[in-house]
Amino acid sequence: MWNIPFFPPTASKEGEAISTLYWTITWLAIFFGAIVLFGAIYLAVKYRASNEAVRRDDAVETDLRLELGWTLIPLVLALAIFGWSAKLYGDIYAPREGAYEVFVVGKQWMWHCQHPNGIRENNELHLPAGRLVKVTVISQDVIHAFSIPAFRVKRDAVPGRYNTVYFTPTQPGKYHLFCTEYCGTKHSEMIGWVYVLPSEEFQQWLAKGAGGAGAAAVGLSLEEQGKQVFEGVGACNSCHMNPNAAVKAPDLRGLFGSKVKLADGRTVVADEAYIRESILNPGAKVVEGYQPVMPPYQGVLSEEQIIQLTAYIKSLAKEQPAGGK
Ligand code: HEC
Ligand SMILES: [Cu+2]
Repeated sequence: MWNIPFFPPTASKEGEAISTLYWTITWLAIFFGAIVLFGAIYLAVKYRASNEAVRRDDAVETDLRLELGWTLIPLVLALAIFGWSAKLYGDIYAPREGAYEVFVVGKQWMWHCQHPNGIRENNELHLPAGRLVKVTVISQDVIHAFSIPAFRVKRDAVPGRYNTVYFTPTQPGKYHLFCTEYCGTKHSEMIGWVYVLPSEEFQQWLAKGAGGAGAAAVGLSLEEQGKQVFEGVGACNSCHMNPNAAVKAPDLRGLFGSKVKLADGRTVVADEAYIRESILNPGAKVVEGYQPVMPPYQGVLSEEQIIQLTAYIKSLAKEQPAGGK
């Protein structure tokens, strides 16, 4: 019976820090809870009705030291815990450079994961040990929540919005991946596995492509898949970067990360969210000097295809637009 997993394993650097904070708060609560509990029991026994206690009439009514003590000590402790938690929160949610990037799409009722080199996995996610990982998560339908208890990370998968979370797996092994937001009938079946591999094994896995049952080898990297969508189902190249196009459309080279002037006078930075919106709902932000003739791709392209297209447009960032935009 002692096999009951009261506490998940701790398998990430950030998770270890969070566990330390968790146990500190728990022990503080136990310590102060014990003072109150045993203090109450002691006093209840000491001043019970049948006991001829001495100082019942001239009881102490106020003591400045005591009051300052029980005000200032909890204040300092609470502020320290706040500062500590805020630091750990930042470690997980604030952007950091140099991370291995994966894209996760939640949909009823599975997790779909995409690696930069094009490998796709369903309800399985392979990650390298000892390397910072950035997960970008979005939902294709309702709100889900991407949760790996062993890493102490959780992030909502919201339709129409990219959310990110950062962590560094430390222990190779197999860990649960849960959906922790009730998302319909088979919510409880929306379970996957995270496999953390030692760095070298992970490189081999990446090179081989498949391995687990849920993985699919495609042979094309994410940006190459994006190029396929661009020229295939999306037919984006019938307007963009096409000298013979009937429609004047912006050159997408050099776009990602740049500042875009809009027809309504605003200026926005071309990030993932902007690219996504420009594809699904081009009317929302029309580029200055262009007609709003791009068709909306809402309902036409899947979230995976948008991620592939974005990777492709990102890869064009280093290139020069032909003859200015
Ligand atoms: C019918 C022609 C046409 C097609 C097809 C088309 N676009 Fe566009 N696109 C435009 C025009 C015109 C604009 C500029 C006006 C605007 O912002 O809506 C634009 C704007 C954009 C922008 C914003 C560019 C910037 O400089 O800020 C992106 C990104 C984009 N398109 C991507 C795509 C992708 C990806 C596809 C294929 C899935 C696609 N477009 C298909 C005509 C088209
Ligand atoms: Cu879900």
